[in-house]
Amino acid sequence: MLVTANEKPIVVIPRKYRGYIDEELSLVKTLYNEIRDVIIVNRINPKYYLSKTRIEELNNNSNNSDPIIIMDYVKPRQMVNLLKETRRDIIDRVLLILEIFAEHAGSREAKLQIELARLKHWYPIVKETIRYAKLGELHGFLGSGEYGYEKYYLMLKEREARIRRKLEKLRRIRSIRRRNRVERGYIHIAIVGYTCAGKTTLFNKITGVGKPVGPEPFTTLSPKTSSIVYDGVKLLFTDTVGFIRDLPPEIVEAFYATLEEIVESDIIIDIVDASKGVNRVLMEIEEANNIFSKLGVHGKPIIYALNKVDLVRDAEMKDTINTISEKYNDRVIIPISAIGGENIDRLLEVIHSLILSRMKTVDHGKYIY
Ligand SMILES: Nc1nc2c(ncn2[C@@H]2O[C@H](COP(=O)(O)OP(=O)(O)OP(=O)(O)O)[C@@H](O)[C@H]2O)c(=O)[nH]1
Ligand SMILES: [Mg+2]
Repeated sequence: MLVTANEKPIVVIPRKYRGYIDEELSLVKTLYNEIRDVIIVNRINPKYYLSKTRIEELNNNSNNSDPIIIMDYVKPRQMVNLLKETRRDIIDRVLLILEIFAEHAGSREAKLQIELARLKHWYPIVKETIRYAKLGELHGFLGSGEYGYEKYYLMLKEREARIRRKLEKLRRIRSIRRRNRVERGYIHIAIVGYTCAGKTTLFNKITGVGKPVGPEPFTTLSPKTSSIVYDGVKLLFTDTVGFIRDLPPEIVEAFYATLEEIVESDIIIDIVDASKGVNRVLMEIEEANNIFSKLGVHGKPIIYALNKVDLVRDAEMKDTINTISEKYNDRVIIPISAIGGENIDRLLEVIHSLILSRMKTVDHGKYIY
């Protein structure tokens, strides 16, 4: 484990995220109880990420064993240079998110996926270290010399191949299960959206399951499926892993298998936390759409469930609905409260009528969708 909860990290936030400081810090607070300091950087140094002056300041500070968390992508070259200059743990945004994932991962598949993503994130850094070792620039630091690193790199590659084989096996089992469900006449509905939007709360409300929910990001890391029968139609709901702003591509790739549930679904419920305000709602809808296209999801009915209406004034809710429907006039928009249960019936009715309108034949009690 890279992270120890009682360390107090210094958090570096690039200027581009200055409008989202609370959100970036909430990711850090998922793993650390306290933060030593927050630094906003305006200009990124190409060699060290941080400026030389900043590095000196950090090195002169008495708490110079605190890890540095950089909420940005840090290039391998910058990472190695910064490690050399500060001799502290440097954690970038991808690594931090992977650590959060690792803390929450319940299933074997999620654990393997995280390990794979960590390996892939680590390769370029090891390669860069090998390059330095060849140049003879790593005397006494980062240890074992060129040969040692190359051996280490090969070992990582072998590990990767083993993980991929295991994942492939688990994926095949999942795809067989999915096929069985289709054969049994289930209509598959994926509940997707940003982390903390209330996906699991909605899933629990509809299916009567008691999956853990919580205010911290990434409570859910393994998709879960459960079924109900609504007005004679067998509906299968899947709760999925949440999105975050600027989801690093490594993570999209690592979690592709769980997001596959979205690709295979018949209907998507995109749940958005409406209490965050209209601009934020629009941004989250757009980002989710980007992820859908990356996954190759096209032409499926999408329902926008604007959650947490209990926290939003009526007039504000109306504004939000109007703004979204102007932009996405072919989508169904339903304000709901996943906790209180408001409009959940309406949501199910809409799903039911969407299914009926798209159904082609009813064959011996089987719905052909
Ligand atoms: N006020 C209010 N809070 C809600 C509602 N629905 C969910 N929440 C709260 O929002 C937080 C996140 O809920 P979850 O259901 O865990 O959200 P999620 O989308 O599954 O989150 P991840 O699994 O972390 O991606 C929890 O603290 C819930 O109690 C709602 O309708 N109203
Ligand atoms: Mg959840």
